[in-house]
Parts: sequence; structure tokens; C-alpha cells
Amino acid sequence: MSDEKKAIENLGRRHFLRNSAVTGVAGAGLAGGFGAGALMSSREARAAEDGIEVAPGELDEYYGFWSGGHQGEVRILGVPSMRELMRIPVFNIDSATGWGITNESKRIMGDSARFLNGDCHHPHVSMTDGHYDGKYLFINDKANTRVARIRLDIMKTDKITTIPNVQAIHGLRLQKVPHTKYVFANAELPIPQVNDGRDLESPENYWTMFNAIDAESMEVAWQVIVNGNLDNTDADYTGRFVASTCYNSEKGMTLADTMRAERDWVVVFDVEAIEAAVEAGEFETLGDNEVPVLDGREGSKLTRYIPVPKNPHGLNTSPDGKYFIANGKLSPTCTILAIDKLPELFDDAIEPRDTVVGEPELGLGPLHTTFDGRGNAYTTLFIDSQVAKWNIEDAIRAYDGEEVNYLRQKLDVHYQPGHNHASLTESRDADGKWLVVLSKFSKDRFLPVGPLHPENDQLIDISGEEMKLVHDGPTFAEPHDCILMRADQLSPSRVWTRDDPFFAETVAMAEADGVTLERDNTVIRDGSQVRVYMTSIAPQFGLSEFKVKQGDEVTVVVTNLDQVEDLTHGFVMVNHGASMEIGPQQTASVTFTADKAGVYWYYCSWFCHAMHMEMTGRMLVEKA
Ligand code: CUK
Ligand code: CUA
Ligand code: CA
Repeated sequence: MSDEKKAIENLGRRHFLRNSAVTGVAGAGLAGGFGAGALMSSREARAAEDGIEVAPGELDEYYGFWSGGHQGEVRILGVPSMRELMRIPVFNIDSATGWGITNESKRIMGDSARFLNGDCHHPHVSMTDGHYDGKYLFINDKANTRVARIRLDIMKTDKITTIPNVQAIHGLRLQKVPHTKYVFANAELPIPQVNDGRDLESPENYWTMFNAIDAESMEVAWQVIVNGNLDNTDADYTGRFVASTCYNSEKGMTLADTMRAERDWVVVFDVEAIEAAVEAGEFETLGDNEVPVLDGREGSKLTRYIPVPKNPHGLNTSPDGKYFIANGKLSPTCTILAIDKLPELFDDAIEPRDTVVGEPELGLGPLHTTFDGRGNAYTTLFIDSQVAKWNIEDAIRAYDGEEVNYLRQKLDVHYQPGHNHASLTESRDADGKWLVVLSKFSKDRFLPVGPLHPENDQLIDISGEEMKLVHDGPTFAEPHDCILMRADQLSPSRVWTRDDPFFAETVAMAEADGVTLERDNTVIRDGSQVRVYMTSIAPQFGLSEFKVKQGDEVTVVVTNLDQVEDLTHGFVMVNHGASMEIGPQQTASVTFTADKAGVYWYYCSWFCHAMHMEMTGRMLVEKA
């Protein structure tokens, strides 16, 4: 090993970067001190040593699904390489794929297609008997009160549901056992019930609700009114209980008011009791929708309120199914609730705080906890900028008065971490290999890119006794949460199948027009509505021109006849705001108004062939 390399190894990356950051001469230090060549080889060597190098020809061991935050999408990363593999538009508008532009995506967005923004936090993969089944991924939209479902076979959003009667869907988790029948979703912010202008100034009449959405139909199954507000949530491994944190038990309307009480609470929902109450008709409906609304406020048989310190945030179920863990945020503690005591609590045989079996002190600003499946928990400390590794059973023994140190390690992260997520931690299969920490701040960590900084997603090896930071990855605004599943738990399609429901309505429209999509290139006029059907085979559209009249509403339907994996075409109508993806064997459509007479070119936007640039055609718009 050269002396220069040794110098780098000895310094250690974090020590080195921290010094660089402090003096503000990272670039000069690297170039002047060691030379670029030495740095490169050292970096490669370290990646291999850390087990994060995924060389050409190799594949990542894990799929990571990342929330795209207020960018409104979901991203797929490979772990441990942390390379972004794909983006799935959900609540956002996407220029490349035409999400929010095509007719197929607008149908899925439904009434909420008028919103151009979303705010995703919590991506979760459907489960059967507590194992990821790879069927669906669900994600919340805090901004416009929606829940979306992504089909993991094609990696496209296929349902979006707006939740009525509430505002700001935040915490979202899935029923784990016996299977994901329900998507549980917390509405965070209390509003007047009914919210039609009658009760603006009386916060005592504001309420929020816990919501269950049927995972197959994506219809809201029921809603439960609660005291306070609702933040994060998780479900147990019996199928009966779901727990949510509340940071605003005060129902304060200002920041100061939400911090008045020393304790807020965790509210536990009894799903079986709720289903029985729905069955027995013990509900009302509100506004102009039919969703059963049940009363889960204090005193209800459907819920129990367990006081916990102060303004708690994350709520996480341990993968052995024993505990709900509430993260203290304004308290330096986490609260461990024993799930096997909850039946007694609902039978009123014990008091709410009797379910607390541990309350370890971890550090400042505990936000979220994740698990390695070996009895250890990893809690992000937002204010301390650390991850605390601690042992759950030791924390319980300490709560019982034993002299035992439950803290195993604290690791600095950069900076201010929100969620963290260990591989498979939300299923029975938690394997304790990788820990992703989603840091909210990245100052000094990357090349400066203007006043808006990226977030910093860090990868930590937790397979050994000690946590070891192995990777920094900048991300865009802003992943709150992610989920890791083994690559073998998922097998997405490589090409579309012609009978895919994703474009079934477009196929039905063609059938009604007497058009066979796989064969016909034709223009159907229907008053001022014109439907243009064409095929595509690299490097040609089935129509090299078509004619319409000024003012026509034009729907272009393209069917990609290529069968070759990875051979995607695009369709862009110049100066008409129309763009879409047409994957192999897919049909896609887009509608626009031909509002100006003249010649307009269309072209293929996905580089598909040596003659891709030539894959064009003309729309001839005759004067009205
Ligand atoms: S929340 Cu963002 S860091 Cu929306 Cu799960 Cu905690
Ligand atoms: Cu088809 Cu480029
Ligand atoms: Ca509070």
C-alpha cells in the first residue's frame, strides 16, 4: 500500500470529511493532498471491502422502495449499491412517461387529477402472513389526502383514492396478518365535522379519523373518530391491533399549544371490534359519502388511549410481534408497549400504562425505530444526529429495576435523521443486514448545488456487532421513509401483456370503434372528436401522417407491437403538451386539442433504434 493510501485509510472517511467540512477545503484537500488517482483506487477498494460494490454483471440483493416526498413519486433503488433504478410517478405529473397526461393515468388519478402535487411519506409492501408478498405497494399523500396503490408486477400506480371527511393522510401501514386486507391510514390534522363552513372558530369541535381502506377495491372500508390527532401507525402480527401516535392530545391550534402536555398518547385500535361494530350498524355517515364513521373517542370499546411522553412520532412493531414502540420526539425516550397485554387492556382488566414494559432513554429527538431481527432496535435521534442501537429485552429488564445497559452503540449520521429502515424489518423476515438512514440535512456532504440542498440517505452495515456507515447518497425532496425487500421476493414483468387492465378501457374504446389495435392504422371521426389509432414497430409509427380540422379534440392511441424487452417507444406531439411512454406490447393514449391550423410533427421520444431520430410523422391541421 502506498503511503498516500495509508494516510487515507488511517484518517478514516468520516474523520477526514468532517475536517474537510470544517475548513471548507474538501476539494483542495483531495486534489492537493493525495492526488485524484490515489483517491479513486482507495474508494473502489473501500466499496469492495464494505460489500456495497455491485460490479457490472452483478445485481443488487435488495429492492428499496423510496418515498419521493413532496415530489410526489416513488423511487426504486438497488441496495446495497444505492443506485436509483426507476421512478414511479404517483401523485405528480411526469413528462417522460406521460403520467398525469395520458388518458390511462388520468383515469387512475380520477377527480384528483386536478391537483398537480402530492406529498408521499410511507411506502409499504403488501403482506401475507407477515411476509412481503410482492403484490402491491401503498403510499400516502399528505398534501391532498389520498392513498395510492402501485402494482409491483408492472411498477405502475393503478389506484388512487381520496379519503373523505378528513385532511392530510400521514401515517400509513398495512395489515400484516392474515394478509393485507386493509391499508391503515392516519389523517393527521383535525377539522370541523362537518367541514362546510359552519364551525370555523371552534377547535373543540374539530376531529380527525383513523381510516381503513380495502386493499383490493381501494374503497374506504370505515373511519374511526379519535381524540387528539394522529401521526404514525403500525399493525401487529395477530391481525387484531393497530396503534397510532398522537402528538396533539391538547388539540392545540398553535405550536405552543401542541407542546403543553407532558404526555400525549398512543391510541390502539381493535380491528375485530371495529369490524363487529360496522357489521352491527353502529356507525353514522357524514357529508355526501357512504363511508361508515365510528366513534372511537375516549370511552369507546373500539379504542384505548395509552399515555406516553411527549409529542411522540414514529410507531414501530417489532418483527417478533411482541411490541409496539412509540418514539418520544420531545422526550429522550421510546415507550415499549407489550402487545400481549392489549387484550387485557380492552377487557378493562388492567390500566393503560400497565401495557408499558420499557421506556429506555436513548438521546435527543427519537423519531423512528427499526429492528435487526436479533433483538436489537435502532432509533434515529433527530436532534443528536445519531442512530442509537439498543437491546429491547435489556431495556425491559432495566425498566424492571435491573442494573443493565441496554444501549449498544451510537453512530453519528449526517445530519438530523428522520426515518431509518433495516432490511425486511416490517415483516417476520427481518434479516439485520442493512440499515438505511434518511438524513434530512446534507450540508458539507456533497458539492454545493445552490440554496436548496439534497437530503442524505446513508447506508449502514448492521450485520456485525457494530454499525458501520458505508455510503452517502444524495436524494431529492424528500424521502421520509423507504422499505427494503429481498430481490427474490419480487419478479416484475419484462414486457406488457396485451390483456393488462392498465389500458383495458382504451382497448374497449378501440373495440367500440371497430379497431383492432394490433393491426389497424386508422383515423375515426366522431363529430369534432377524432381518434387516431396507430401501431409502432421500431423505428416506425404505423401512420406517417394524419389529417384533422382546427378545433378537433384529438386522441392518439399508440400500440407498441415490439416484443423485445427494453424496447420502449415514446410519442410526443410537438407544441401540444402531449407525451407518453409506450412499452413493448403496451397501448397508451393521449388527448389534446388541435387548436391551430398547420403542420405539426410527432416523434418518438425514447431512443429505440439506430433510426430513432427518423421515427416521426406529421399531423396536418386544416383551417376551420
Ligand atoms: S414522517 Cu417524515 S421523518 Cu412523515 Cu414518517 Cu417521520
Ligand atoms: Cu421509437 Cu424512438
Ligand atoms: Ca403534545
